[in-house]
Amino acid sequence: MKSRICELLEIEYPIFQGAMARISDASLASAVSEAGGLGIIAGGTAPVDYVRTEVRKAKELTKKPFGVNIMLLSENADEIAKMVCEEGVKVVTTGAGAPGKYMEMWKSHGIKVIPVVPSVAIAKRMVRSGADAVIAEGTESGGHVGELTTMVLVPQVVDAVEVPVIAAGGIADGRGIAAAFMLGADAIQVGTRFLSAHECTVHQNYKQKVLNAKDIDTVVTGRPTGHPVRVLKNKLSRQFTELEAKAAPLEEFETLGIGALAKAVVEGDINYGSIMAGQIAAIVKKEQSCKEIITEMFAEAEQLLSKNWNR
Ligand code: TUI
Repeated sequence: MKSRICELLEIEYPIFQGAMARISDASLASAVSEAGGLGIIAGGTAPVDYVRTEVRKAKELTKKPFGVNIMLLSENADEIAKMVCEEGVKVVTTGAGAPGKYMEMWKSHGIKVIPVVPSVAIAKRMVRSGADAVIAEGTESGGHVGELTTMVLVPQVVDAVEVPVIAAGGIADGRGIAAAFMLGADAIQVGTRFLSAHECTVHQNYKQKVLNAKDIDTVVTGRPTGHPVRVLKNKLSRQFTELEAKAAPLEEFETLGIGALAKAVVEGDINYGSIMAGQIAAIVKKEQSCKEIITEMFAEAEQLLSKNWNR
């Protein structure tokens, strides 16, 4: 299942590993790239030196291309934006904002720029400012989400732009890949399923919570802040929901959110930590290597797409 994205980025399989703040490090990204996909290191809100070290580690672990995601709400975004140029990173994806002000610098370093977009208008704007492709991310995703579902967002973005479109949100098996291709996508981005990868260094309690998840176990919290985040339900998400119900001041949301992701990812606190995961968590049932995940997903997709659909 080659597509123009494979040629553009010199990868074997048209799959990106979604950047997950505090989780997607050199270990996960290099394993995905080694397996033929595009591994992506998450900048998140981390200090630039931490991200630079992960980039250097990934360069040791794989000679294949990998990317860095820049979370544009981060105070360190400017520094990470420069660092990727210095380190010769080949691909940058962006999230939670518009990367226009970095575009010229990245282009002059030969970096392929692929922003995440939650709507057609933002997709068109990103392409006008020089994006090489866009990731159309549906609200099924984990973490910071938009409003539209993958099913409605992807075909509309495909119709609106000429550049390749990567579908994200709710994709964790070959059925999801096949569906995304039917919607016109050139590639897919997968986050949640990679949480269960052997090479994913997230705390085992976080992994187990994903493996135990049922269909209705995620919830979007923090809408009043303007940065809604999808997480697995727990004591912390219930506290957020209570704040929303009583229309608490925004400072109370901020206080509750501080350090919550690290609590889950590093300490394994599944009660009061923020366990970001997508709605598709429920179909993630086993721990596997990145290579097994990718080859299994594409074998399934290829079988589906070659099926005789006359019923
Ligand atoms: O960025 C994500 N997912 C994330 S970021 C993150 S860390 C975080 N922590 C606390 C609060 C907020 C974030 C966890 N998960 N996905 C990509 C994404 N980008 N989703 C939505 C957008 C987006 C939204 C608006 C992209 C562009 C955009 O444009 C706004 C504009 O100004 O044009």
